[in-house]
Amino acid sequence: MTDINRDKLFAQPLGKVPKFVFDSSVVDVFPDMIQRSVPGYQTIINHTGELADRFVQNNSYCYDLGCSLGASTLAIRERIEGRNATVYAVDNSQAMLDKLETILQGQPTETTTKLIKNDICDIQITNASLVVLNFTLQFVPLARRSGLIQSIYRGLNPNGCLIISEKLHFEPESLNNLLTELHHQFKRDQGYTELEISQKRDAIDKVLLPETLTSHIQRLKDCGFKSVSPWFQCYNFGSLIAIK
Ligand code: GEK
Repeated sequence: MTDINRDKLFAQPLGKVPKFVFDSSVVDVFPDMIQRSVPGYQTIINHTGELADRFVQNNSYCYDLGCSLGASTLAIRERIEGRNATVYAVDNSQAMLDKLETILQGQPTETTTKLIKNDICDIQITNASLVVLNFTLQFVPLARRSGLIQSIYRGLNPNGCLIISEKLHFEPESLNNLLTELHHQFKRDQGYTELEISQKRDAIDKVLLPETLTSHIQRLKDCGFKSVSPWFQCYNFGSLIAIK
């Protein structure tokens, strides 16, 4: 990795820290940022490929919602050759999609991949056998989350799978504090300073809204999913599957 791809966005004192946005400065350092900030990230991406292998049906669609630079899209594509499936990679950051387009050009496959710039709450999901929300639902306003999950449920084929990976909130507060502190220790171990950790926390305050595992499971069940289970957790980050 070159030095310009190392995440130093919060390394200098910023005074009043601006709210976090997915602009071109984030795109440049994104792979480094997410790897060093989310414990278990690579495991979740790898297993997204494994789940794709199990769930993607012939002639169906896969949706990578909040695709960023396409880590999940690439993991899915590796495992579904020959199924005549199409992957829709959706993000509302043009900077992310521009970079993703270049990445995909360098890794051609026979699986059609379409990039869509839109709010994931405003797209139509149809004929889906796999929908992935890897660390994206946490950025969707709380009031829109049920509508999004309902539209995913409606758009999934029978036996289709939704993967949701999120930062999680815990109760009681003492447990939340413990898991947050363990996460911060992970970030220190990855080379982030106290200043970087605290400025990033300020930047994502009220932008990234974590919910409890119980709330996620309840919402999925309320929207019609009968088979719902967490399959991975490391500290305050986890992933669930919901099968229609
Ligand atoms: C990965 N899944 O590498 N509509 C569309 N895109 C959105 C919305 C929205 N309402 N809100 C946020 N995004 C990826 C990582 S990053 C997670 C996902 C993180 C997009 C946003 O532009 C960004 O690209 C992505 O969701 C979240 O597994 O940075 O913690």
